[in-house]
Amino acid sequence: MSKNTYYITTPIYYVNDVPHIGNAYTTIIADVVSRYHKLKGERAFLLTGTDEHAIKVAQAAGDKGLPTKEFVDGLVEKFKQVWASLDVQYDDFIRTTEPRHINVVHAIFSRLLEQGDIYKGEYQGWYCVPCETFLAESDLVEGKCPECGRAVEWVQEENYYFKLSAYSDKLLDYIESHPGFLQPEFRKNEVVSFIKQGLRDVSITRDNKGWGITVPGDESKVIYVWFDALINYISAIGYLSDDEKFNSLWPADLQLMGKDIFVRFHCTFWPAMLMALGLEQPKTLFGHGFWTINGEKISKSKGNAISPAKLADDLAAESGASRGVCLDAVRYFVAREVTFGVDGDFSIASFRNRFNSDLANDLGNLLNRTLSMLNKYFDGRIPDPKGFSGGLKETIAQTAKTAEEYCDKFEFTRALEAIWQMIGAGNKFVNDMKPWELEKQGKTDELAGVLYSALEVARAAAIMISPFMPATSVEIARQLGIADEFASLTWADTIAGNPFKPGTKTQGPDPIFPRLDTKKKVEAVKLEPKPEETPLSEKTEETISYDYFSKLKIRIAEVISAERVEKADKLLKLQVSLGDEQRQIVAGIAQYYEPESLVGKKIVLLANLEPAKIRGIVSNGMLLAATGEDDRAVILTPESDVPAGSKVR
Ligand code: ME8
Repeated sequence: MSKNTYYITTPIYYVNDVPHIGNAYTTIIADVVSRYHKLKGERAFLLTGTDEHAIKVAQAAGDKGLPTKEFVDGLVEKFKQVWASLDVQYDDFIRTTEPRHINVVHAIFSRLLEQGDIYKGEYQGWYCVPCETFLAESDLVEGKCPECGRAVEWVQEENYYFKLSAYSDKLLDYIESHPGFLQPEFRKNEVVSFIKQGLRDVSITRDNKGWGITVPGDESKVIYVWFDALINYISAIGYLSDDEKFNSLWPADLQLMGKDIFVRFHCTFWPAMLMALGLEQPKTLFGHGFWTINGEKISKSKGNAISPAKLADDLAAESGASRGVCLDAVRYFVAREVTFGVDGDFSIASFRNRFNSDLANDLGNLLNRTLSMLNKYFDGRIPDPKGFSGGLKETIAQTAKTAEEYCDKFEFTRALEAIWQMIGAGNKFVNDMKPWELEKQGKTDELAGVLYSALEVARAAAIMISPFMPATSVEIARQLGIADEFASLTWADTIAGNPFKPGTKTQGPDPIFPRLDTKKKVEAVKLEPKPEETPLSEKTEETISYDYFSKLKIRIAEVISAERVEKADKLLKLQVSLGDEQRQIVAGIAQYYEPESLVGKKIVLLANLEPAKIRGIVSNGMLLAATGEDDRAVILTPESDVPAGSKVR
């Protein structure tokens, strides 16, 4: 099989602590790119993972008094939870402690040793543990690491070396003849001057202190963490084990990382390793900028390492918006606020301003006002359109084109700007056309055209923002009455003819972005609890406040009907009654319950979970079940009969 899938990677993060907004940034953008390609109808594959063999990881475990493997296992779960809570849809998660990775590292080491790219020598020099970098005397700045400014340690070991110096010219030639290879352009220039200063061979082993991948045939040594880590990008996708998969994905289309690990590791060492292996280079290596928090460097010791999930939780508690929407606000902010590539500052004040201005005032307002007028004048049903008016069709088509061009160039800020200009045009059109006057004048056809056109802008916006704000776009689609078809819409559908079927019943409006009180004094930064406050040894579960709990609407529901979901052997589709309201939910219990046996049963439902689409079917709430033996789901029922709709507290 030949390459047929857009392949995106994030760095694999060190598991010496929980992820912060910086790690989240790279991962969110990678997720945006992956979703964007899927939205265009392409295959995409997003790889992330964890880098576990660093010395600093072993040290962090030691500080907590835990065996390193136990320590990393705990943190990996944290990473996965954070990515799930940020709605990151990765396709694979590689851990460098997995055999599938270790086997490939061993094979590559042996091959490069055999072909002479690796040789044995004596290392004498400096090592920076926080950066996991070997440094020469001439690299140091005032005796400290040039990258992080921290103290370095002297190392004198018999080591294996990778012949990086042999690749200087080849690297320079490749970079010069492949313009899009290293981005952004100004960082490419840094790489070129780094290489031109002369490349030294790199030591790629350390003495074995009990943590790391051992050198094949030499147990006294472990492989240097960067040599090990970079290989994840190919070990995860079947290099040397699954040719078909590997060939369908490699070369990677986009490898994302921060500027800290761009020049030396990803643009020099990694391409040289690929050259030594005779593999193609990735199409693009992109080194983005660094975030500061309210002007300060993100640092765990300063305690300003914002947790994006916590930011979203706080926003949800304050605004009453759903958690998914608040999370989308974080995703939107990081993609919109700073040009991708350069440094930026995460100021809570700007975040709140954007929430109010871009989300509540622009996007929210367009949806709310058009849906309210539709309720008032057309009973909430999409009228028979008499065509678009106000040039909005052209605006939508032009925006789809422009935003696509920007996304393809990784210019997400500009793509979002273009989409917001379209939203602005929709709002302006409504202001100018004054539908309420058209109604008074009895100009029903014109009124229908105006509302129809404005709603089309909202619909196009929902599609275009879906890679950036997945939960919000699903909620907009629900209110527009197109929830069922939304998952199958593609980027091209933003410019297709009249997609609303006249008569479509819209919902709401249910304001998605309640405005924040700008006069409220905001705490400088909501902090991620300091590491010492969350001892991993106890594997504490996060607690929630009563206030938070009281936001959960848990209700007794009665099952009215149940059926299997076609081609999904785990899923049942249930219609349930909450007394005054009927809901459809999808539950993964088909292996354990016959649909008929559930009819008439009272179940426990988390009723205010935001609607989700499962296999194309909208699920409006979640059935609660206990995990029984062998992981089987055991549904909860009230101990004695209570009416459908009863509160559970
Ligand atoms: O370097 N702003 O892992 P790491 C933006 N394990 N992005 C930031 C950031 C900030 N302030 N801080 C961190 C490693 N990042 C190696 C990678 S890959 C084969 C091995 C992001 O946990 C950014 O992507 O130190 C940066 O490159 C990465 O986190 C560093 O993560």
